Amino acid sequence: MRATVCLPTYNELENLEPMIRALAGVLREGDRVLVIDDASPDGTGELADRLAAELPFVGVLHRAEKEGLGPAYIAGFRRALADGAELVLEMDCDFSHDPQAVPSLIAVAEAGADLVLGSRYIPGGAIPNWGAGRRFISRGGNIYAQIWLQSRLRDLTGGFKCFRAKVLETIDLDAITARGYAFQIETTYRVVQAGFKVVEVPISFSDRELGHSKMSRAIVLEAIWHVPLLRLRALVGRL
Ligand SMILES: Nc1nc2c(ncn2[C@@H]2O[C@H](COP(=O)(O)OP(=O)(O)OP(=O)(O)O)[C@@H](O)[C@H]2O)c(=O)[nH]1
Ligand SMILES: [Mg+2]
Repeated sequence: MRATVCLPTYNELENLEPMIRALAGVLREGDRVLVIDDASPDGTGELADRLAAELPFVGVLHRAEKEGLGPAYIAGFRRALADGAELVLEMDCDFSHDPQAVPSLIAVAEAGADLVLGSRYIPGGAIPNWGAGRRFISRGGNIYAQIWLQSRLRDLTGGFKCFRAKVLETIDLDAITARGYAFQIETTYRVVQAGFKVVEVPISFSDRELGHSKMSRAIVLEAIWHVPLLRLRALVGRL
């Protein structure tokens, strides 16, 4: 199945080229990478254009302003589907998600899963660099979402995923409003609610070494209020 890896970027100048080269080493004939750049001031978008001119499997979607991960991914999903992708992957461009793990996500989707989640919180998953405090917050966030959404999935906030195209064609992308972590929770929840098969595969999550995190208090707060809202909407049948 032809896969497109969606790679959202905002100021990832140091990471973009090594990431594209690493993906070149693991993707197959016909697979693609779509960089979705929100007018990064550091020139990431121009670098993406140069790489796309050199490497036929690379495409670039330029967006006018930074609107958060959610809207960037939705625009990327639409482009990937229009270009005929059969599998659509999400992954960060900061090497937190190991490009070497991409084939394992693709293999599980090809074996029949509708959505594959790279999971830090199932046996075999790991976050080697995180201390107790960060683990506690991330685990707490996942348990919070699990309880509200009555889900058994262990990693609802992660952003290393592989969707079958039909899944993205079925769920209502226009209705998704979340931008940060909540976007990851919301997409997975909608996929589960639509009756699709979701499978977690273990991944090791590393901290970024180059560039800066775009995480903010607003992103965390959004997740806190958005999760109960998702449940409420599902209960009144307006997911
Ligand atoms: N296009 C686009 N990409 C974004 C935006 N915000 C973040 N990204 C990208 O999304 C990916 C994840 O962002 P990070 O800044 O690493 O955020 P994070 O992984 O949630 O947080 P950390 O764990 O602190 O790294 C990276 O590739 C970013 O460049 C945005 O508003 N638009
Ligand atoms: Mg990151």
